[in-house]
Amino acid sequence: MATGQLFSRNTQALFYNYKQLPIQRMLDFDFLCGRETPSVAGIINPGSEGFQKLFFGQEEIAIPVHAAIEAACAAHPTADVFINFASFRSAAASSMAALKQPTIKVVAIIAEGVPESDTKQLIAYARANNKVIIGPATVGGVQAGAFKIGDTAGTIDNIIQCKLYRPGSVGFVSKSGGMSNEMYNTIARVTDGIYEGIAIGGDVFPGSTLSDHILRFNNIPQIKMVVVLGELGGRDEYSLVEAMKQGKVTKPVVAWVSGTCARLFKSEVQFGHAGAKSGGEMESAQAKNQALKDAGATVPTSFEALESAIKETFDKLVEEGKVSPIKEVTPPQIPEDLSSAIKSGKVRAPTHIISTISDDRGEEPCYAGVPMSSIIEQGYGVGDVISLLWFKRSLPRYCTKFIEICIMLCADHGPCVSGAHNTIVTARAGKDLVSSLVSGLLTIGPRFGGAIDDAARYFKDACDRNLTPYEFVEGMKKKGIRVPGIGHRIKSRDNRDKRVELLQKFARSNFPAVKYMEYAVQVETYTLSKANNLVMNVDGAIGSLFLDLLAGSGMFTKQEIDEIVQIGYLNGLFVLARSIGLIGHTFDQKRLKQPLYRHPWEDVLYTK
Ligand code: Q5B
Repeated sequence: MATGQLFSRNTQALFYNYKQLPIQRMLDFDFLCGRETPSVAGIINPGSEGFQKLFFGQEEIAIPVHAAIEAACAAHPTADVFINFASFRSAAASSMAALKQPTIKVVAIIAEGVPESDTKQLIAYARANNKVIIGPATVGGVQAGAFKIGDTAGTIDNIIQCKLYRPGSVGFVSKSGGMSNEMYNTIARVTDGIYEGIAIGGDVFPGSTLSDHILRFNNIPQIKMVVVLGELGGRDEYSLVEAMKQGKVTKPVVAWVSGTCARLFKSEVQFGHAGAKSGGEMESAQAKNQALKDAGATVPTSFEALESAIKETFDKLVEEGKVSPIKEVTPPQIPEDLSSAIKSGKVRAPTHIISTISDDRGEEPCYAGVPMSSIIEQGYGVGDVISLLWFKRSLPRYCTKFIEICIMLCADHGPCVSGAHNTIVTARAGKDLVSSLVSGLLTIGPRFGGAIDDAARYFKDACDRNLTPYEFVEGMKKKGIRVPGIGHRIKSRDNRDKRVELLQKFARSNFPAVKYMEYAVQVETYTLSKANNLVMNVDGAIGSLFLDLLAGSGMFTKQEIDEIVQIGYLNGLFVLARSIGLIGHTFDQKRLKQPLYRHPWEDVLYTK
């Protein structure tokens, strides 16, 4: 492996599996470093394509999303780093596919728990093809001021504190990703900062080793000293010892192998990482620390003393004039996300929508403040749900029962009515459920099913003003308005609408008063004296009876009743109910595999 730089300020990566946060952190790092191009060229999200919007500083950018690795590599031939956020189940296969792409030079595998046999195959392929694997089980790595993998170095605040937005002189390599964050801080405190930091991952078989990276650091002129944080278990540190003994590492090395406490345990202890267990004396932290010391590394007596050991080594380099002072820069400020600024109370922003009927933010959705579990446990019905969502209150049982009866009685009225006819024609034209449904719903209006609100308005006005049926009907006639709720195409004096009778019967036995209904009946008596088909229809029955419900339930103020009538809630009952039938007609036509409908010529009067 031992060549030099893996990354630069122009390095671009392909990010496998869409993970918003680590990608945004990479882009924020880019902005902090003053990069001109985002370090993420493309995202691979198996099976989906398009763009993902993310921030590059204050600007929103659209990063292309590709369905497959090959397509992403072809679209971004200069992106040579593959950051693999696949799960441990699929990380090996996707990493191998990436390694096989000629454009990919470095593959970082984040997943923990990749089968060791799979990792070995990846390592063999990478070695044979001169490619670099970082991980598995790693957070990644960073070249300060240039390029960062995923979540490396944590939050923006930490990155700024560790001065990772500009290069320093220290090359750092560790097994642990978590400890690398800690060490970036330590190194920033006592030196001019990190040049490059890599966490190789805590697996037994890392894709690249501590010594692989240190030998590489040795070839990077900007790196003046190396800090290594090993851990007990495995023999990786010995290859560094060998390299140092052979004079292959010419830069000062400060090293510490953690896990010296393992000896305090009576039996073998497995620490956090798969590879972090001492298999024998050679693999103990003490033995490896001693070997590194013997090979010429500066090894402190404890982890606590590591910071001063790094400081002493760095200060010596400064004294010897081997480190030139770094030009300090002030990083630009990353704009805070609105959501986090609101959360922390720093800013306030006006909302764009106001809603009072339901809330889905808590543990369970609520309808008008009533939690879903109460709705189910207390045996609420559809009428209660309508009461909550439309009227924002729980109505007495007879009211909710009346609402349910309206829904049941208006659910359908055969295939010949306007709505059903339209739905049937639409379904037979091969359209989908929603199209067929809305084409039927769109016929609901002043003549068909949508006369309930107007019936309520006119009956209420006439009744409240004590108009006689004669005055009311003739007054409407003068204005050229048909009385809403009166008249039917097929129903008549001798063929009454059963639905009207049922609604009236229920109201007479359950409502405290039926003043408006009685008024509508008197109006019907008068209109029937004019023509046989001027019966009270289902719209008129619901409209007048709902006025009685609103007035008699004691649940609404006069103002609220006026508002309900004025806004026009009641056609909603017919719309809701008839949707049931229209959906049924759609399924019926599709089930019967009915062909395209064409109206017969004979049924059209062609005239000039
Ligand atoms: N005349 C419903 O009319 C219909 C009059 C009237 C005074 C009236 C008509 C009307 C008001 C709206 C209304 C809901 C269009 C109906 C429904 C759901 C449904 C449907 C289903 C289901 C029927 C003949 C003569 C004319 C008119 C006069 C008619 N209505 N005068 N007030 N209300 N009603 N809609 O039969 O002198 O000859 O000029 O608009 O409440 O939609 O089952 O089909 O569940 O699906 O076409 O039940 O009544 O009568 O228009 O030929 O009029 O009667 O002025 O007098 P027709 P037209 P003139 S329930």
